[in-house]
Amino acid sequence: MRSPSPFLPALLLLLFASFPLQAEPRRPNILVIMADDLGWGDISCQGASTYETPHIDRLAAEGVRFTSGYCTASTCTPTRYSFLTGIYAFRTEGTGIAPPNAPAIILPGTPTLPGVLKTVGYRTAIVGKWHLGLGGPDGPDWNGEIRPGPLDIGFDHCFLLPTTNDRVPQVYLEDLRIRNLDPADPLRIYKERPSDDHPTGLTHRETLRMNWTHGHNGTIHNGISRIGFYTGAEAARFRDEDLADTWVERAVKWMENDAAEPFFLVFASHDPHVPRMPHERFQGTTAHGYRTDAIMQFDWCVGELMSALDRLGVADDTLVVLCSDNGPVMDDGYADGALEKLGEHRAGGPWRGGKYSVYEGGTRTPFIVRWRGVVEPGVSDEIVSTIDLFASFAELTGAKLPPEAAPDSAQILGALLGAQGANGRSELVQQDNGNGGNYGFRSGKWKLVRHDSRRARNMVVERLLENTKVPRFELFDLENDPGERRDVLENNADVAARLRNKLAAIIAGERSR
Ligand code: NG6
Ligand code: CA
Repeated sequence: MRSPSPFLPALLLLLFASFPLQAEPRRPNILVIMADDLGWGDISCQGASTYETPHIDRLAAEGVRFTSGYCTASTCTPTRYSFLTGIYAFRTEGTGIAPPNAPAIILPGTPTLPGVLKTVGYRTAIVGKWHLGLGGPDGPDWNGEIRPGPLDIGFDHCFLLPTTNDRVPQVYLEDLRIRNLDPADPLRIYKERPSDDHPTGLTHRETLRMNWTHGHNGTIHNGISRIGFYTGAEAARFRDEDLADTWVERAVKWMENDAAEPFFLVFASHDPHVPRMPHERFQGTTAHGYRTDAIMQFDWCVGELMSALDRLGVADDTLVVLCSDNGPVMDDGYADGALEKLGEHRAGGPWRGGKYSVYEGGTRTPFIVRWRGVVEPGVSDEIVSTIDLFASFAELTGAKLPPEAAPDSAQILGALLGAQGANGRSELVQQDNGNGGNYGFRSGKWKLVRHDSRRARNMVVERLLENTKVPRFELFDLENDPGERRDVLENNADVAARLRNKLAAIIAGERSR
């Protein structure tokens, strides 16, 4: 019998050192909860002090809360596009806020996060808000099969609001069709008022339950006028108040199926986006009106999803990410009192700007990762973004990325799991809406702002959204001036030049990874 090699212990050590645990693929369930227009300061573990978000706070206490967690854009469609494709939205035309009849923006054949996870055995679903367009170049065939859609780009199942709830129509897309659509009462969407007797927010303003302030004066449904016009589909229409309940029920039901396979579920809440019309049981539960009442509703959703994971016995086998699609806004088109009742609440936390802005408040948003037993609870200042979930989850699960996949998604799994010493991004591009807009570029403590429009959508919390004149470039030192108040470009011309060139190169290039 040969005696074991004296080198064996050293060899083993070497083996373990070169194959850290992460290299072993792990395939937990993955649940991404994305809020809509939720600000950094809207949760009570991050500064909100006039109300509590107990379920979100518990998630944070059991996981890592990122103070520099970002989405990629300060509007919905581009952030969601980047989250699912790992591509900065400014690279692709047509990725700005999608209108009601927009065609599918992510085309079949594009590598997507759900598609890649499917290759390693995940079942995949999205429940909630879509807002990434549907159907071929002419838009969706609302009364037939709606393709291409989520099921053509990597999801096995969907139960969705097609666009946003302030846009028509108020119906659910369930897999390939509009749910409960009666063929005798077809759904028709129009760009113009369809007839002279069609009631709108302009002609029947006095009948509205919630007045509009700008836009949003098209077809009236459930006492609220919307962007765009539609007729028909009476049996398919939902009540705004029931969206959250329905989605929770659907999401839980789907998670319960087929416990043998790991799942990837996106729960895309509509809270607290306009029109803010939370369920009756949440109305009046906060001091700031329906905007924060809708945040109570969102927090309740988080609690329900967490209880479901406990009940199914998979809470420790599920990696949960909580994030938002853009920063906060007060008056986004309806007179719901968000501004008047704001009081001391600061939805964007200490950051400047909000929705539509490339200042920090536009994209620096709540970001929490919980995976009990794996992720050590704590707070991290590493820079992480929703666009990075793609490459990082591929790494986690051992899924192979096609070479052209996710060109702007950084593999920062270690940072996302809160590992000691693991770095997040060193640089991050921020954008406002679609391609051809304005940019923010964070590099360490520096923040370059590039306003190609020379105007900033500034959400001065005390006032309305307003367009103010700004220089094309500004430079801020986030360490000394987190609120982006003092432009230090003149005194740091070399830093500014380096960042300008780097940003220009990323925009002109094809990938940043
Ligand atoms: C804007 C809407 C705003 C909101 C936003 C999209 C007007 C005047 N404003 O065009 O109310 O719907 O689009 O929000 O119509 S997002 O979160 O989906 O990007
Ligand atoms: Ca949004």
